[in-house]
Parts: sequence; structure tokens; C-alpha cells
Amino acid sequence: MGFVSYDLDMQSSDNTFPIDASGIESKVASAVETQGFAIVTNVLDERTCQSLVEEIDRIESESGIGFGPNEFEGFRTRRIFNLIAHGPSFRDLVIHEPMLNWVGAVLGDDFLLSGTTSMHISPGETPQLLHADDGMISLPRPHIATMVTTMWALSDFNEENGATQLVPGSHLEPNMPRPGEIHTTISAEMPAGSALILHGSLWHGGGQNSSPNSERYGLSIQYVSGWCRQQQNLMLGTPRETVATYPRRLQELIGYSMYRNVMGHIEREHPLTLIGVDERPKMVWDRMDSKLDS
Ligand SMILES: O=C(O)CCC(=O)C(=O)O
Repeated sequence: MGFVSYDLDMQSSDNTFPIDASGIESKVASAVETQGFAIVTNVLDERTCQSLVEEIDRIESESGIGFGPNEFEGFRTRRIFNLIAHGPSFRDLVIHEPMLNWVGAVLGDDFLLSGTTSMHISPGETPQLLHADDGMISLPRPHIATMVTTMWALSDFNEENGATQLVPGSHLEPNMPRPGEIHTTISAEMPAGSALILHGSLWHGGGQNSSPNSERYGLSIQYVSGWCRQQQNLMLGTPRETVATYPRRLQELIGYSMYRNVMGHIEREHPLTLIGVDERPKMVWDRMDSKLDS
């Protein structure tokens, strides 16, 4: 696989924007739609990154999380799934307001959280198979974004320690990459505190970690359109009484919400009523004029 080194001083790249860039929302959306990815720098400060890394180390150690059981998950990679159940600091990232705006600019209204997973790559890891995160979506390709993956760099990402590998523009291909094919990739090199935002159809994979001792800590937070199935079963993944204590935006993103005032209802009730919220939106049917729409 040929690696093209990515300009680390990314302020000049048209895929990379400091968080305070003017018009950042449309810049990110446009880069994701045209090239399949964007990088935003300075999203998290150093202290936050450090404390999230310590949290990950603690959970891995307390829960006895070892390396992956297969090549895709990585024989030298540790993953913690359902991170939102593991503490408020992870939940805060999921509802990071600027990020939700950037994701919404790609996915539209009423999108959902699809999953939260730490991806901690250790020295000795081999390159992950190139894939698209929306690979299970049975729509002809290319198609509009149904998923957006955000990868938060908690440590520096560089070519040597396993920065995510990307094939720019591949979200516009009619196919998915096949095992054994050779594709030219670039390394999503970015300083700790940056976030990589990917169109769900973009071909990518975790990089190989050939460094002697650099641990690569990434947090993957994925969102899907409100009409798609979430990858992780978040509604069952956290007890209702716990979800009831979460911020409203997080409750909605987990699935206690409705898409276009119809998808997600329970016996004509809003799902928020299950966690004690008095929410009575009008169903879409109430607004339909039977003479026009039947
Ligand atoms: O760790 C990474 O950089 C990407 C991993 C990934 O794409 C995946 O596991 O689906």
C-alpha cells in the first residue's frame, strides 16, 4: 500500500480547518461531501485529551479489556464499546455542540448516534482492511451520506503510530474496496485534540503502528441518518433510569426521539415518555390533509 504523507501543518489544506475558522460548518460539510473527509484542529484541549486517555486506560485495566480477537478489530488494538455508559466525559463528546452542527450539516435533521468506541492502537499493529463504515447499507453506491464517523485524536496521530488511512474521494466510487486490492492512501495525521470527520462511504482503515512505543488513542463516535438502524443497540445498552439522568440532547441521539414525527413512536406516544418526560408532539398524520395525501 502506498502512503502519501499528509501535510501536518494542515491549516493550508482545504480539508483541514482550525475550530475557529469562519464558516466552518459549511467548509466541513463541503469537504466531507466532495472529498469524503475533513479534519478540524483544536477541538479538545491538552488537559481534556490527557484525562480521556487516563479514563480509557483505567476502564481497559478495570474491565480486563485485551487486544482484539480478529484481524479487523486488531490483534494489537484495544476497543471499549458503548463508551457512553462508561462516564460523563465520553457523553460530553457525543453532544459537543459544534460537532453536532457539522454532522447535521451533512446528515440533516433528526440524525442519531450510532455508536461510541475507543480505538487504542499499540505498537506492532498491522494495517486494518480498508472498508467503508456504511458497508452494511444496501443502497446502490455512490449514495448520499447515511453515516458520519468522527474520530477524535486523544494522542497525536501520525503515519508511524497508526493514523487512520484514507482513500480521498472513494465515497464517490460505485464499489467497496475488496481484500487484496492495492489503493493509494493518505495518513490522517493530526495533533491530539483534532477530530477527523468521515463520510460513511469513504474507504479507510486503522493504520499500522510501527513505532517503538507510541500508543495511538482514538475515539470513534458515529452518527446515522434518523431513518437508519444504529450499529450499537444504544436503547438496550443503558438502563432507562440511567438514561433519564442524561442531557436531553443525548437522550434524543440515543433514540428517545422521532424522525419526521413518525418513525420511532410507541403506540402513538413519543419515546421520551418512557423515561418520564411529558412530550406530546403531533404525529405527522395529524398534519396530513387526507384529501391531498391519501
Ligand atoms: O482506528 C482507526 O483509525 C479506524 C478504525 C476503523 O475504521 C474501524 O475499526 O472501523
